[in-house]
Amino acid sequence: MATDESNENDAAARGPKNCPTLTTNQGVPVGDDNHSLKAGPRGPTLLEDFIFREKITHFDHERIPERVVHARGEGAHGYFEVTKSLKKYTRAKFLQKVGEKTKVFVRFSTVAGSRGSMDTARDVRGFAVKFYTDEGIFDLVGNNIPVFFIQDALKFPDVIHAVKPEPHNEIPQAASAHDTFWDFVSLTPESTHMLMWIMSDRAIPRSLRMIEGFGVNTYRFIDAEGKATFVKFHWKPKLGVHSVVWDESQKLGGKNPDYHRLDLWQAIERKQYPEWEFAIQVIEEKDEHKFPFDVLDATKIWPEELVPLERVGKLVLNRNPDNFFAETEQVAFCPSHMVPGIDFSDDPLLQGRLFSYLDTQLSRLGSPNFHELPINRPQSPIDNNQRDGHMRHTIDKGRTSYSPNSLGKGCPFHAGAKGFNTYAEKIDAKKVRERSKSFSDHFGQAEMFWRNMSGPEKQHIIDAYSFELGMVESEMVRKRMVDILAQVAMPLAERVAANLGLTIDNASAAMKRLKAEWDKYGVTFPPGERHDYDGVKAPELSMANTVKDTIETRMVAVLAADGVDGAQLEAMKAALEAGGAVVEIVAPSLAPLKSSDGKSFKPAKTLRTAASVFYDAVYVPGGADSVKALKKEGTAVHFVNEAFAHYKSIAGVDQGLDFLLATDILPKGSSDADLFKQSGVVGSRDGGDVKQVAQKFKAAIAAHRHWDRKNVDRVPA
Ligand code: HDE
Repeated sequence: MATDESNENDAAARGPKNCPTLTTNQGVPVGDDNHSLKAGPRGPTLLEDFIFREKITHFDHERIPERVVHARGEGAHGYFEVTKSLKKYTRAKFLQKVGEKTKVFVRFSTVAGSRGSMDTARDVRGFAVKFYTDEGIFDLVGNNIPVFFIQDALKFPDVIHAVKPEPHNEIPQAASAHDTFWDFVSLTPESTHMLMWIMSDRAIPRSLRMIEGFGVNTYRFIDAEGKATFVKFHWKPKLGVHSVVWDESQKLGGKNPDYHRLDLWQAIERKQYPEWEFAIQVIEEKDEHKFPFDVLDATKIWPEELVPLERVGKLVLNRNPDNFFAETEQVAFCPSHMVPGIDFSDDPLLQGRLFSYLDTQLSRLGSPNFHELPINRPQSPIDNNQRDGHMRHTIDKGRTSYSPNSLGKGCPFHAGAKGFNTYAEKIDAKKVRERSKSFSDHFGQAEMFWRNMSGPEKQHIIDAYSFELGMVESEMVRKRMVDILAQVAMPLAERVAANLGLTIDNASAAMKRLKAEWDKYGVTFPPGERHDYDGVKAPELSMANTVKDTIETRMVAVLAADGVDGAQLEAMKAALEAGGAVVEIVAPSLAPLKSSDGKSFKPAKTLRTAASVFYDAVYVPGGADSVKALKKEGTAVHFVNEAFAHYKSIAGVDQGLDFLLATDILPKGSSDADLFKQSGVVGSRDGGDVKQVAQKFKAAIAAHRHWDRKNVDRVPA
């Protein structure tokens, strides 16, 4: 299997190389594409102009409906590789052999915003993987949060209608901070666990290369003997799970709405290929009822302490798409794209998804032949008796398009035991519109999530609820949400209530009020017996425990002007680049900088085009004239203030430290020692120390953000 840079869809590709002459879509060479056909140079345009009509008609029809959810997205090609054989669980051919590689296309997305919305909205991120296996397409259509808002797919249109812009005025774009969303979730207590995740830093990632992925729903592995095992799928990013801060995410939305898209694109162009480990959790069918959660309930995780994670593969993204529309927009994921050896569970969310995605592709891509689009085409052979339809590409030869046949020699034959054969699950039940009581513990895991957060993570969750509910106009809705938070953890409810100017008494009084409200408005599925996860430690939930040993792909700004100390700039740049960071000089203009030691440096951006929110860290080298010039630039001062307020690493050497002291990060009159007391601020007065400073700076950048930094709120940024 080819997993290299080549686009295997070249038959359908064209470009400057093989298209020297401009033609119409019928292949007719076009003599003049600059003027429409007119009756005289000043006369009316003629209907006869088929060149004009073809071009404009095609243009008029360029847009297809955007995805009803996950409209905003970006994709990349790559490969999946098995690192541990899964033979003991599954007969899926692509999971048998260590080292076996399978081509993939991955699309990341936000959920609520339109196609042109900002990347950094507070939202779930989609993480959809198309595997082009030798036994057909397998789509693992997951998210970066392991649970979901609802338990039954029938409620999906409701939750999406609630979160999308409100229907009367189409406001707000790509945001859940509005009344209809919180109205719905406050009447849908099963969403409580998911809300904790979405109010956490998981929902404002630093990079798509730094998110986890989860299949969310429970699937089945089927082995060669036909034995089934429940399985959950995970992606673990090599660079760890990291976020931005909320203020940063909002500013990025204006300064660079393509922040995540660009970050993914540039990392791949630099050949710093994004990578994830593939992991599974399995539960034997005999143990289905052994756990405090129902394995079919998509609002619950399987804590790793109870169901360990096995790391069994890796995913590498190594090629950007050639054409956004043809690939990223037209790619059609369906959880029902399934291969032999994997099967579905009865999770009612998954069962509904099996219908929805195929249906949506028909309306979005307009034809049941969407599988013939290059990006969707299986790379294994296809043969069946399906025929015709809009935009059919395949030219089926011969007389037979039915089975059984003898005129066509009986082709194509059934695959029998080698093919996909649904797992023969035993079902003996009444038809009902009901939900199992085993799905009714809505708060136990929400509390477990809260309890496993670090101090700063808890604060961010409080801040997020306070912001979102602060944007809600209806006091009734705000109160209902605070009463729900009281079911999760009183300290959380109390702090949010205080920020909203409300009070909260205790959890049982809150539950009484909730029950009255839910009775009045018709709650979806009220809470039942609560499981206490007190004994369960789930360190995997906290981002504080993630990878913090690399500066690979971190963006570092060097603030400099003419007269900068060239040696101090170069030494730091070399040390950071050796660790895989990307260093950019930000200067007052794009003119090459002249250093005090006679060297010349090319700025990447100016103080007008750059912003601290584009970077993970900032370095100010010495050089008296450079620092003097920077002190006069309000944007440079603001740059450092903001980086400090966003808990980023900051380094200064020599007069660079004077610049840091001239900003507002510390009270006037502070000293170098005061600077270094702040976590993540490093430096030296001795220009010869740059290498040692670089070592400390690298450790600080690898730690990502310095949440324990003091007095951040007093900084004007
Ligand atoms: Fe989706 N979802 N979804 N979803 N979903 C779509 O399909 C749907 C759910 C997810 O990059 C749609 O092609 C229902 C869970 C991703 O192209 C649509 C339910 C998870 C993507 C649809 C869910 C997801 C979609 C819209 C409730 C995580 C983007 C466009 C049962 C496991 C895929 C499209 C891409 C897209 C329906 C819930 C992930 C309408 C009915 C849970 C990553 O078919």
